[in-house]
Amino acid sequence: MKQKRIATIQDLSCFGKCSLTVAHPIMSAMGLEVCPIPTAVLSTHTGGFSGWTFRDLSADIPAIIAHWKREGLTFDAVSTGYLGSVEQIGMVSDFFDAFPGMIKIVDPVFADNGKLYTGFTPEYAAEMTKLCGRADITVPNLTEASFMLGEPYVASGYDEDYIHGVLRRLCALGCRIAVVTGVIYDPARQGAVALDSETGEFFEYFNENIDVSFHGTGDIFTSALAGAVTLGKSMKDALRIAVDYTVASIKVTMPDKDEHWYGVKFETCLPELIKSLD
Ligand code: PXL
Repeated sequence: MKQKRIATIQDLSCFGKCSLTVAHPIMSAMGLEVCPIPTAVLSTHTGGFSGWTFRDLSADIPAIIAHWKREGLTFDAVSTGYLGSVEQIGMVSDFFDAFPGMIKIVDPVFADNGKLYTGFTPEYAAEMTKLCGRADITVPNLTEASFMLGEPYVASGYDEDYIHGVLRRLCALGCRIAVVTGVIYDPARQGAVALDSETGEFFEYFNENIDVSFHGTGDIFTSALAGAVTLGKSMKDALRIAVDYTVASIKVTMPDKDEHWYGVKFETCLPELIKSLD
């Protein structure tokens, strides 16, 4: 069978297990040919370290796109994550125009726990919302969804009607499928809920709620989801594969969570992820 090829556009944080250092190995393990466009090189991610280096690679992105076009490359899908600037959001949009027909998966990656990440502005959130409107699948957490919709952030105590409404309003921004992560109806369970606006069908999948917050787990979820969708899995199966893999990676990290505060040991769970694709 022809191997599926996915481009992934996000930063390379050299230490800390997020963005490209999780997306590339996860999607490779799933059998995909992964073509990264690093948007910046940082010595570490920005969640909990101080004094990190940041080398902006914006100038290379249009040149990479132009070269790939000249080579006649094609992609089955593209997934995007943390981007450094409003300018880079425009470059991703240019990438979408340059390679029509790919499945476009956009994880907005600009906020969590009710707050914008360090260095992000409401202007960035507004531009990212437009990019999500161009996606086939967008994967915000509830904080990002609230910024995207201009609605107050509801941290807990919501019900299924509320989440379904959020998903309908996210799809109204233009994407075909919206997935919200970190949904908790029952304190014992956490998972993801999706709406396919073309069929009107809702999907949900829950696993154990482990009451801890690790950096990079959103990137792990989106990488597994993007890999599964690119392989042709249904949204129902993709949610299960991505939630179970994220939970397994968190669980295996719990015994030494103090030493591993910067990210989860997703590598040790890759065999389980591969098995879950059968
Ligand atoms: O996990 C998202 C992410 C990716 N890349 C960098 C980050 C973050 C979140 O803070 O700092 C550099």
